[in-house]
Amino acid sequence: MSSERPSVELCKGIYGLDKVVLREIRGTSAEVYLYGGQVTSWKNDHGEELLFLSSKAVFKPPKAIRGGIPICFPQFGSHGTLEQHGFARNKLWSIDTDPPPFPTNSSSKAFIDLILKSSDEDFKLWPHSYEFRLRVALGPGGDLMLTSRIRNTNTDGKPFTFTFAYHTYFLVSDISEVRVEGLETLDYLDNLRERERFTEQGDAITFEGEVDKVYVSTPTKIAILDHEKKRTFVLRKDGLPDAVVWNPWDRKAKAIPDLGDDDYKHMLCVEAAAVEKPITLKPGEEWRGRQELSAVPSSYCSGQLDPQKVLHGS
Ligand code: TA6
Repeated sequence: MSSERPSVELCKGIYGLDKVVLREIRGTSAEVYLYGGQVTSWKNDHGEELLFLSSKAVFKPPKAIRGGIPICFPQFGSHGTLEQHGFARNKLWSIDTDPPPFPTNSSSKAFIDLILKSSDEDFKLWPHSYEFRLRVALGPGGDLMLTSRIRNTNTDGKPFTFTFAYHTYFLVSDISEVRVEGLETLDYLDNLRERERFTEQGDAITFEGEVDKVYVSTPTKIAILDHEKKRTFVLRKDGLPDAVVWNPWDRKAKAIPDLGDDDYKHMLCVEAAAVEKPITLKPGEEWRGRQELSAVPSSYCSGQLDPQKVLHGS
């Protein structure tokens, strides 16, 4: 459904949780839950969903919502002292009514600013004071842009260190028919082999089994080609050197309670991230990390994202 002007609407979602619906004039839309600061839906101008959301997703705090774009902060994965993927994804965020100026050249009018601040509860686990501002914006052409600004507000003079990811679940028609371009020949840490470092071989990445890899220092543009749908997702990132690729495949999917047994066929996580080299902020310093997604017809970019060419221009 196309509307005359971009709109931003606050309403109730599943389990009575607050959500914000962003709509652009051509009919594209996105939904963001205040719980987790989590995007759960992104639709194109035909009203087709572009993000995977598990049919078994639990919208009941403190469980994180399975699908969309969970925010992993201040810890990606299980390497650290915190719970898996940190606590930001299971906190109630607020709408930031007066965010500091946002230096962006985007003409987006459909956006929402959210904020998460340190609480006494988090302080026990992670003794730091921070302000995490998240802007979710829908561009006039339907692009989905997430920008995070994290500031160290410690008053004790102490720096803090974190890792981060936009844990994006793309909706795909059949994982066996999907390829990822832009990561071939790069180094990765394999989560299935105790984070040992390997170098990706060959052509574009395809999927025949479980994958859980952190590609390090990647180019800023990655493409996910859905052959059956003739659709290509283009992920652009800034401030986030790494890219995580995850699909649990059949056996692991069965062990995840909030994921359907066959759901792995229709999802692929490709995540703009900062994992290998954690980010350190001194008091008063701010970090910024951005992920921008677009969905275009597949003929657009197949074969054009060889990382060696992008990185070295050869
Ligand atoms: O991003 C990949 C990953 O870290 C995997 O190791 C896998 O466990 C996945 O995230 C999902 O984690 P979750 O805590 O949401 O079940």
